[in-house]
Amino acid sequence: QHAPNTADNKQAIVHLFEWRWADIAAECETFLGPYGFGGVQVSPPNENRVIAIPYRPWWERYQPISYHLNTRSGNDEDFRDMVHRCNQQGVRIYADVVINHMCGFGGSGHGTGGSYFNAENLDFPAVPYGSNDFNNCSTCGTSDCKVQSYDDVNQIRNCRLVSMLDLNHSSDYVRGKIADYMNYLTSIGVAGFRVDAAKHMWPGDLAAIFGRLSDLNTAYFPSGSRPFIAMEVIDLGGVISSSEYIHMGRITEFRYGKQIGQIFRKQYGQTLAYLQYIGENWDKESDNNVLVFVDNHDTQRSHGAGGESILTFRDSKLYKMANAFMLAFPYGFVRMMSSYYWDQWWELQSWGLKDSNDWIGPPADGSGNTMGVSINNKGNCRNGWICEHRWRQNRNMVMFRNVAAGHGMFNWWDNGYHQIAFSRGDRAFIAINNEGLWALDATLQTGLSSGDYCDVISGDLSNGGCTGKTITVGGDGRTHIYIAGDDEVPMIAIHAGSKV
Ligand code: QV4
Ligand code: CA
Repeated sequence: QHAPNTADNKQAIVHLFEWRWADIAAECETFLGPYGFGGVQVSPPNENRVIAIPYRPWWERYQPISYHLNTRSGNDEDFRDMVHRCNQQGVRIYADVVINHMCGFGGSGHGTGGSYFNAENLDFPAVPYGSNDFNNCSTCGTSDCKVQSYDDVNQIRNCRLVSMLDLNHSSDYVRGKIADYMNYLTSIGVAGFRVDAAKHMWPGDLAAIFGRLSDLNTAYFPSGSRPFIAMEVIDLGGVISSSEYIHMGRITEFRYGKQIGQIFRKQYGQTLAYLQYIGENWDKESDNNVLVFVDNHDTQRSHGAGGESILTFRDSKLYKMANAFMLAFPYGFVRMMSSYYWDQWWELQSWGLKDSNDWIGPPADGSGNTMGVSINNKGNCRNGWICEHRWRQNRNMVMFRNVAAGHGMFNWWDNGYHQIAFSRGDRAFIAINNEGLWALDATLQTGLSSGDYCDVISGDLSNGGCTGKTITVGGDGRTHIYIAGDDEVPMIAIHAGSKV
């Protein structure tokens, strides 16, 4: 379904990419709950192939070996504990489910949970799957069984995605195994799924699988609640369209992050003024059908879509502005990215520059065990974890979005170029200045009732005072906004919950 099953109608989630379950549980209790986050997308919880060359890349988790919950993030017990503790805080867990394929072709060994597999014979006894459960070269139609052309719908769906053994979802048995796995997750208390590589599965097969899903666990959700579904469909105008999937749930709107990146980077003559029309009024799927994000774990390392336009933590100023816009504007269900650091290594390939370190896995010890997230007394993450979601500007805009929920966009203002402002009914107001040189200096309608408001970009409301700028709104709802061009983070955001 399209509704995310958040508690208290919360409006945004965060992808804690490669985090350990124990760390996520603690984060729900100490941070995500108190700051109004609706949920967490977690890395695939099922057992995966252990890749040694390159050493323990992040992408090994997209090569399933079984549906046992045993990975570098933790085991079954850790996962259950996390789901329970997060739900207790009103923070939902969404599992990334890799159901299009098993691991890459070739070789044999043991997965992260110790299960044996043979990827030469297509044997995964811990499920069990055998060679009959996979598409073969004749159903696919290419010489090496791999997807060769993204112009051929049959290849995209019946061939192996970069060699990964492609499951035959027309099989009742395969559908049953996948549904059992997903139902196991919801029985624990998971609220929904990010469905990996949905574009590579036939919509009819997915519908059959989703039709077998149980209602959510009534210990946490009203009876009859259905799992939230966000399908990874990268639709940049190819032969497969997101419209084939939206009756089943939301799709990941990749055009959004690409366009947001282009606009804030001022590429191709684009300006912030255009943002007024972003969403269904432009070329995208409608509000209720999309999951939106500035970057994700693929696009931040040039896998997937969007190329060099994508904004990430490496461009922190623009990234904060883009996230703030996304969280302020009423379009889509919002997902924030939370990353770990790696050193890039750009090398020239025949098609252009490539980061040859894009495979590097999460911070780990010498044996490849993922390191815990440590947090200093200022609330910032250390030892390689970036924690964009903890940056004040990002974190406070989550509350802005919650406070503004249900209110449309009003009082749009722009200078024709890179300065914009708008309100969300009488609940919230934001102004952004991406001119660089020129100040934003204008008297604007905020839609808010009169009073003093704490700007949640430059500070926090604390003990009735504001640690940042205070904005005074007059009886007519107007206020004078001044944002210098060279401000550290050139934005102002105030809302009904930030009244001093
Ligand atoms: C390589 C060669 C093959 C060769 C094979 C075997 O490329 O030609 O046959 O070795 O020797 C990894 C490697 C890749 C390797 C493959 C199989 O990077 O080089 O093939 O494993 O061994 C992630 C990574 C992939 C990674 C994969 C599995 O991005 O690089 O492949 O995990 O570990 C399209 C899709 C979209 C997809 C996106 C990235 O339409 O669905 O590409 N996005 C999702 C996930 C993504 C994940 C997958 C799908 C696959 O978000 O993270 O891919 O589950 O747009
Ligand atoms: Ca497939």
